[in-house]
Amino acid sequence: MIYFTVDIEAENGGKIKMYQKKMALINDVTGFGRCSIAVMAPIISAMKIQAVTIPTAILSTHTQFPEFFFDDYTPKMRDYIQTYKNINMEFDGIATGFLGSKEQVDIVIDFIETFKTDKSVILIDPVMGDYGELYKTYTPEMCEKMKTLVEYANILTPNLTELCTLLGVDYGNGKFSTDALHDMCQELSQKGPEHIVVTGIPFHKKQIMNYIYSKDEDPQIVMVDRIGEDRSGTGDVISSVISGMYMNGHTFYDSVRKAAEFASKCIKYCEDNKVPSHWGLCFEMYMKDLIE
Ligand code: PXL
Repeated sequence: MIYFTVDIEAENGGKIKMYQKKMALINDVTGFGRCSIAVMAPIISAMKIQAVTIPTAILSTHTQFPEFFFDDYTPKMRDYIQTYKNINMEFDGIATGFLGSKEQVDIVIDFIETFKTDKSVILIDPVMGDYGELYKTYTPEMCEKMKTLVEYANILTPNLTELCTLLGVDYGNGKFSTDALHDMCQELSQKGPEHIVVTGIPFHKKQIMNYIYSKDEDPQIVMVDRIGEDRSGTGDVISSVISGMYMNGHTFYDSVRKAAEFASKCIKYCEDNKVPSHWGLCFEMYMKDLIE
C-alpha cells in the first residue's frame, strides 16, 4: 500500500507527522451546477482528506438543465481503475453516488472488494429516485443490482423513495411513522449498513427530518427548517460532510447534524441571494466551517 505522511501543526506550535486519509469518489464530473465530484472533492479536502476522483460520466451541466453534454465513462472505468490496482492503492473511504448502468454497479462492487481495508468507511448514496418515483434511467434490473451494492455500505444515505425501493415497500403517500422508519432501517441494516440516515423527510411542511439509525443504538433525529424549494446537489453536500466527519472520528449522529446544519446554512445563502435552485448550493461561502 502507498503510505504518505504529512506535517500538521501541533498545539505547541511544532509539527507532527500524520497519516493523511484518502477517499475515492466514484461519481460523475459535472462542470456547472454544483453536484457530485465538483461538490464532494472540495468539501472533503477542506476536512483534510485527500480526494481521489473516479469518474462515472462527464457532463457540462447536470441533468436538471434543459441542455447538457453527457459522456458516459463506463467503457473506460476498468482501465482507469487498473492503475490503482497496479500500485496497490488502498482507500480509507469510498463514496458512491449516482450510477448510470448495471455495469457501473458491477465496477463499483469490484472496486470496493479490491480497495477497502478493515477500517475503510464505505458510504453509498443509493441515488435512485425521489417523491415516490424512480429516475427514468432506473430499470428494474438496476434496482436489483443496487440491493446488492448496499450490502457493502457502512453508511447508507437514502431518501424515503430509495429506502422503500430497496426494501420493496410501497411508498404510498410518503407518510411513515417513526416506528415504521425504525423497522425499515433495521431490516436494511441487517443486510450490511451499520449506519443509515433517511434524508430529507418532509415534516409538517416547514421542517425536514433526517432519521438516524445505527445498529444496536436508539434512533435519533436531526430536524432542520425547510428553506425555499429543493436544490440539486443537496444530497452530495450532505453525504460528503457526513463521510468526512465520520472518517475524522466523529460519531455518526454528530456527522449527520453537522451535514444538515451546513447544508441549511448554504441553502439560506442561496435563497437570500436568489441563486437559481438548479445552480446547487453555494458551499464555497462556508468552507471555513468545515476546517477542523
Ligand atoms: O446529485 C445530483 C446530481 C448528480 N449528478 C447528475 C445530476 C444530478 C442531479 O440532477 O443530474 C448528473
